[in-house]
Amino acid sequence: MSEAGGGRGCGCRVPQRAPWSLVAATASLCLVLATSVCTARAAPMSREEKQKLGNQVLEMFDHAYGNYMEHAYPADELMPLTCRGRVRGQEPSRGDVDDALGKFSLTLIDSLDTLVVLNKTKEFEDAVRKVLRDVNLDNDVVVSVFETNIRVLGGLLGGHSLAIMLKEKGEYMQWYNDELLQMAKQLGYRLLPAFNTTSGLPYPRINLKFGIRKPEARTGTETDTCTACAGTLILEFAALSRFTGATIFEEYARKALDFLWEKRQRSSNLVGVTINIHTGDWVRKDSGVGAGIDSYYEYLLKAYVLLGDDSFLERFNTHYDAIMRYISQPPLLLDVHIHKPMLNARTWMDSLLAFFPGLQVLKGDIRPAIETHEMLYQVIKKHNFLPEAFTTDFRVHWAQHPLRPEFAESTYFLYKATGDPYYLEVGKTLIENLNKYARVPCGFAAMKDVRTGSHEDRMDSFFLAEMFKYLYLLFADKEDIIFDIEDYIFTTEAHLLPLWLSTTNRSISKKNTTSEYTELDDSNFDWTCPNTQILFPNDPLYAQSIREPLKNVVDKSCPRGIIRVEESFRSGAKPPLRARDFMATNPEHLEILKKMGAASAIDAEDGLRFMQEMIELSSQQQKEQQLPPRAVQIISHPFFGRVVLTAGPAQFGLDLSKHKETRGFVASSKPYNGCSELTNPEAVMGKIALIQRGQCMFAEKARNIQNAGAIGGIVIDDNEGSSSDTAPLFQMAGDGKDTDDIKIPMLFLFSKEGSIILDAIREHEEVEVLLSDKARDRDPEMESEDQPSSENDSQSQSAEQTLSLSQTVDLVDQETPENPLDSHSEPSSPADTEETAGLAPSEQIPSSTESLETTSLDGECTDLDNQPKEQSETEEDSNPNVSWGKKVQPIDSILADWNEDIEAFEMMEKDEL
Ligand code: DMJ
Repeated sequence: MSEAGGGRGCGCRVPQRAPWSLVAATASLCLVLATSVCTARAAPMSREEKQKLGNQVLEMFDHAYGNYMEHAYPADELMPLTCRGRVRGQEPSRGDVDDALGKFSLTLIDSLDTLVVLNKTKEFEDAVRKVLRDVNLDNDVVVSVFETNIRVLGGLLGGHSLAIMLKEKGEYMQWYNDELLQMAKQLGYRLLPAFNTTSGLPYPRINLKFGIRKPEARTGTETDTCTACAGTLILEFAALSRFTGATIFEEYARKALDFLWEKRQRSSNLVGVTINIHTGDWVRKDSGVGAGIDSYYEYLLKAYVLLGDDSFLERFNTHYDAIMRYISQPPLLLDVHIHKPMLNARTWMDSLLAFFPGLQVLKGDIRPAIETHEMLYQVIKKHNFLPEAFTTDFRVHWAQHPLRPEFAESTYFLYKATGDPYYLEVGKTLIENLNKYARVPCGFAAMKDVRTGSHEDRMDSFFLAEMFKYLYLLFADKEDIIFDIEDYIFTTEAHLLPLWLSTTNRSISKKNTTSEYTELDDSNFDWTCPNTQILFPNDPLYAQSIREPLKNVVDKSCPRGIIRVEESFRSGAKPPLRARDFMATNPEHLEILKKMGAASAIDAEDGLRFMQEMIELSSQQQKEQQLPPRAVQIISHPFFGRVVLTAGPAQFGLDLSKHKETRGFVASSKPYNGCSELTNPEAVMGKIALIQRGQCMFAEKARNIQNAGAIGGIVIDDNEGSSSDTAPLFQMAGDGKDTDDIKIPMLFLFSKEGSIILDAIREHEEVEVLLSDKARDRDPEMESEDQPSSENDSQSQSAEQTLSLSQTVDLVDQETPENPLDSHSEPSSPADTEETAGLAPSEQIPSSTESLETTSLDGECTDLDNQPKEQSETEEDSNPNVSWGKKVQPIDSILADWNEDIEAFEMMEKDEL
């Protein structure tokens, strides 16, 4: 494969009727050539340094995988804070995100081919035996078809692909007889009932045991699915068909893709985020390249690479053209409306779109890939991780980060395409941040809030399937991998499928669904891979010169509206009125408002934009009323600052914002509820007192522990099993009286987080914590005592496993706020409790994922819209006394007036379909 590529040069225009093998190899050819061309040009990272980083990745993988196998297996996932397995039904429900868990040892299956890539062949052999021995698919559990396909079916097929490769090499897996493939086939048949719709689009969920329709199935009433959910099947399903000869899988996946293509919005060539699986109507008509759509595009291009079918490339290129025309607003990628693609649908971006630069590399469009990647890297440099969502002016929109691999994926592909050692440095930063902020004694924990550095008891399987694969490959030379990675294509979950599948069992008729394509302008098909020979040798600083202007894009950013700047100036006309500038007392503004929707089409368009902005602004402002959570960081042995718990602030006592902190050992107060004078003042004197929630006001507890000499207090929820993973945080209210007498800081922990401290006391007696607004860097001295010094040193890690916190969590199947990227659902409202009752909504804080960034933007702002520079939000955000009412009120009343128009607008959109 590589040789063939080397002979052709990287013009790489794929002939419309190219021999399939050439077509299938295209992507890897491009990457191979790009690498060989570029290595000579830039000062490379030394081989030793690369090996060191590669070894670090191996050690990190051992830490994650070893802890999963030791403490969680056969459960689906590891809970790295409480050091146990996540078993569905035994933990509070997290909503849609739990639909990935099918009681099929998800993390083990998702890790299979990573083991081979990381040269852990022996462990791979063991892992395959365990899968075959232990995994049962006949489970009465409702799972996501999409997640099961990409993680489990993909994991089994990736495992099979590498098992047969190893067997052929003659050393390992000699006993293997396609057992993983048989399991994959069984799973494939279990998923097929989901496709029993007239459209051919699959139901989003299926019961592994009972399918869709049986009453026991508890599914089959859904009407909508996301575009990515229906459009991310072809690689796994086609591979299953071609490996087994059972054509039905590929046929079903193709049918779903054909249907989506038919339903694209014909004038914009974009697709919406969710679609009705029965009628094919778009349910959500916003369109981007991130959550809900992402891998649909990825699979069109990769289906072409794997299957050699021109129609997939033609579809991809048609969509890509639309994406670059409307969604790409360099360096941003912003969602737009499919019917009005010049109208932005959001003022924020989600982290899933970080895969897109990698896809652009595969497509061959390097410049925008470099730009977007650099923009994302600047956001990461500010927050250590990519928050789940961030605004166009790079503030945090959703503060979670579940250790997603997309940015590492794009970094890997950009390095392969450019050979620029800059991307190795980027990878090094990712490794450092993971070790510094996400590593806990029992694995790696997702970030609950990138601003506070607090953790979530969650380590998703994709972290092992993807993150370690891409990071390892980034630093690996050819000889570090025991097979030729160029012979495989990566699925969206980074599972490896061999390119030779394109010539095997090709019996599925290629229905010509593309007759109309002949009419398409195919000028954008002329180049399909990076021609690095042209790009780089003449100008070795090419990639750098693209990145350079973006270096300060985050720090120097100004708040921006959702209207494109160039639009405002398109006819030299006065820029339209923007929601953020609207003042109800300004007669000129009122006049403009009246005109909107009345006279000309342009006015009407401005009116619609204005409404959009009002809605965005209103929800933005609601968020701005919310205080960010605080952090309780356990700093004594064996935690050394590695476990950070999400805590709710209080409206009284020492304000921990603005980098104030209180450090001390913890002690339980007596009485534990802290509702009367303490009987153990000597125990809490000079310490941080632990108090149970309930029976009196928070302020009363604070006064009692303060009188006993405590330097701070942590109130622990009395509702057993409650957790910030599943319940929205709130801030502790005062008691309606003057609380200025309370000087000590007070924080609130839900029961699960509180138990982590209580269990630590039971095990280690002396437990020291830091109360702050943001986790502090771990103590490097202690860190080095506790960290393994060399690669593969998982032995010394076992010393870390002192965090065996076998707490009991009640099986509360409560409704929970979900990650909007996982579920597209709206966050739920804060919990109402006796001590928070009576608070205005603005006085309660929501879950950390909802609250808004408070740090100021450094540097000078250049206001592109010639608007006066907006006041920094820092002071207002961190000052609970600031009244937001003045800002919100006019918008709310305006919104009410515009309600009818919004409905009319929606009707109009529907009619256009
Ligand atoms: C992975 O499971 C896959 O990459 C999927 O396509 C979307 N993203 C998650 C990880 O973030």
